[in-house]
Amino acid sequence: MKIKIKDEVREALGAGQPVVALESTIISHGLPYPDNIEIADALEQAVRQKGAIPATIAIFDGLPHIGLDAEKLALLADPKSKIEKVSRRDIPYLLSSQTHGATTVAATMLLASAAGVAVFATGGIGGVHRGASASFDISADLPELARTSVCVVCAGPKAILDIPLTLEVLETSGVPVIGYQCDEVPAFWSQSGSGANVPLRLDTAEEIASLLSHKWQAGLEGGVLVTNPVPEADEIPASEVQAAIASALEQAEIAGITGKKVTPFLLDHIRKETDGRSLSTNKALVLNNARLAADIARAYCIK
Ligand code: PSU
Ligand code: MN
Repeated sequence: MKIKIKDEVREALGAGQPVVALESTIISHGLPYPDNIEIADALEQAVRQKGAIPATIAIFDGLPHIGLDAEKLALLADPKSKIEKVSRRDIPYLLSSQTHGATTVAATMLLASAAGVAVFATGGIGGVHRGASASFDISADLPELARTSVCVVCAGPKAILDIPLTLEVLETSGVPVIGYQCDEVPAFWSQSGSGANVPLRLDTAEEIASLLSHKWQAGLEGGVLVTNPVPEADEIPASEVQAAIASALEQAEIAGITGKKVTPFLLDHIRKETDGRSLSTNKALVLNNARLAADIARAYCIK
């Protein structure tokens, strides 16, 4: 695939220096304006402060870009821009129609891998939706983790999902799931309450980087999921966010929301239900993930 890699990202990769991929669906579809542009800039700064080069990934005029300038970040964040939410299945049409797209975890992983970027930070991955036995709604992020060799740092699957079932699918797919300094899989806005134990706890970026290099050197292709709990000061305890999640799921059902609109609808509804508290938490957790991803990328480069 033809991709455009920003100069500083290309130079860092060529010199074996740490690079952290960042996704763009969170900018265009996950957070409202102007919080989205503030966080897009803050994420890049956080990665730089930790000694790594940020590479936000998106598609412009049908060309996948690895690393964006301020103008392109602003275009993604502008509610007036026409930016598609792009997962793996949407990429061919973006290429053929030469339009703009914001990449989900799945699409960002595959483009990061094409560019040679091994570590990627997001907020929360997509997964198995509640009621998936009837709706079949399982995010394309899960099969991507099964096949694409990138380490994804998140604050857990989004708590709108069925987290235990998401863990089952990841186990079936052979994806190592690591709890960073935690025993329970974090539940996105909450440190606990997911009801799932982490399959593997690791407490340092160095141990995670060592697992990555051993996995891929052994020819075991596919992703690794690092779950990093939101800082305690920023969390919404599970008991407090639960009602907003239930109300959002109900509203989505009533409005007949399906397909790729589901997750943005739920996040937006929960933001309103919590008077913006979920938005502050979302911002804090994604920044926290960018910092850990930079630590892992640095440790991985030394391996
Ligand atoms: N993390 C966030 N906010 C988001 C997302 C992640 O804090 O909006 C996005 C990611 O791009 C992820 C997507 O891949 O939500 C999941 O969408 P779906 O459930 O349609 O696969
Ligand atoms: Mn879905």
